[in-house]
Amino acid sequence: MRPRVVDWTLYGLAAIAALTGFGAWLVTDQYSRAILTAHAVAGFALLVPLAWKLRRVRLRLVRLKAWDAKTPISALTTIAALAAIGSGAFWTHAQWPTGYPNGMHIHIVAGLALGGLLGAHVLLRFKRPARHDFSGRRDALRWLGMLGFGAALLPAKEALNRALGLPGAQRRFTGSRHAGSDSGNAFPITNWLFDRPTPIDTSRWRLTVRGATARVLSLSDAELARLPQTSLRATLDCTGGWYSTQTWRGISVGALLDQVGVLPSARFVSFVSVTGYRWSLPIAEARTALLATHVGDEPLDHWHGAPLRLVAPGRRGFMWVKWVREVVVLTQPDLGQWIAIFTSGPDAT
Ligand code: HEM
Ligand SMILES: Nc1nc2c(c(=O)[nH]1)N[C@H]1C(S)=C(S)[C@@H](COP(=O)(O)O)O[C@H]1N2
Ligand SMILES: [Mo]
Repeated sequence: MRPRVVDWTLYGLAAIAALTGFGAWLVTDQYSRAILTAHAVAGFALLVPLAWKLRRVRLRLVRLKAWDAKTPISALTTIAALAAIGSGAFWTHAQWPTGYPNGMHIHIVAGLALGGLLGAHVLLRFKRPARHDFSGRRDALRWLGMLGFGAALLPAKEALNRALGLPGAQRRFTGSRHAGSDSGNAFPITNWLFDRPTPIDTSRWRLTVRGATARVLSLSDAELARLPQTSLRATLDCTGGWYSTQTWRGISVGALLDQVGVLPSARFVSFVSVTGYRWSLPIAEARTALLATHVGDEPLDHWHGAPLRLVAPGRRGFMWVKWVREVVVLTQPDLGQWIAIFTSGPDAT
């Protein structure tokens, strides 16, 4: 393949890997499984053009005298690509390090670093591909071979996991490892950035339901306890690499919405924490979610979001808002939630 085609193949595959890795967080489990398969294929296929490229530039890379001002960015990009592929491959077999940071955190940092470096690399060395760079069928076959290589590795990797009984054999398709299912409150705690509220005084706390609704509802802890309870089984799967399946008990969001009367313009439901952290779900899906007061047979403890936390089946853990104070029915998507999850916490309201 011509150098420019190799370069654009590298950019393309790395961009696909970064976008699918991140994109899989945003969709329901139903779709993220397929997206993560595409992620793995693109991630491993990347090894092929990376090898071609390194063969071409290896002399320039090893002879420091041949370096120009842009070479450090190129060298860093190569290292980040190898680190992203290596950490992804490693975490899907072995489980090291554990705790914080673990292999998944390292992988995400390497992947995001590669995304940033690639952007810089494209800006510095951009060369528009020309029609004569492509040789038609030959290149198409090489492309297929490359993707085939990426795809063929996946069943081989899973066979290795099973044959050697490696920790990777136990992972969920999200890469997450099991932690404390059906153990009441004894499962891991994950607080994002600055979210460390002081325990909530339930004699003063109220839940408000408002927005595109016929009425506004404000419920005390005691009033909430008198509403009909439902339970459901759902898996909390943190993007930080662990998951836990529990029976959650509390108030159905659908029942709550029926009480306030949702206006026809309603499209999303936002769940707002006392810390300002918030996330929203499409209204039909929100109806199937739960505002949990209990996990297993135990009342939720403070660090798991007492008195009320969202349980959003099939959604990644970061959307399961803890310490919910408000349920707001929206007529439009909430872009501000992307800022709220990075800035919530310090001044709990
Ligand atoms: C462009 C940079 C990236 C490359 C080259 C890359 C490559 C890989 C590779 C080779 C694997 C192993 C797949 C397997 O064996 O099943 C993997 C797994 C994974 N990656 Fe990435 N990745 C990148 C960025 C990201 C980012 C930015 C995220 C998240 C935001 C991410 C999330 C994941 C997850 C969740 C897995 C585990 C999937 C599983 O357990 O099968 N990756 N990645
Ligand atoms: N208000 C608030 N809700 C939150 C978080 C947070 O930091 N603040 N962390 C989220 C993340 S990333 C996860 S994985 C789950 C973790 O829930 P747990 O701590 O009960 O295990 O809560 C989510 N809800
Ligand atoms: Mo999380």
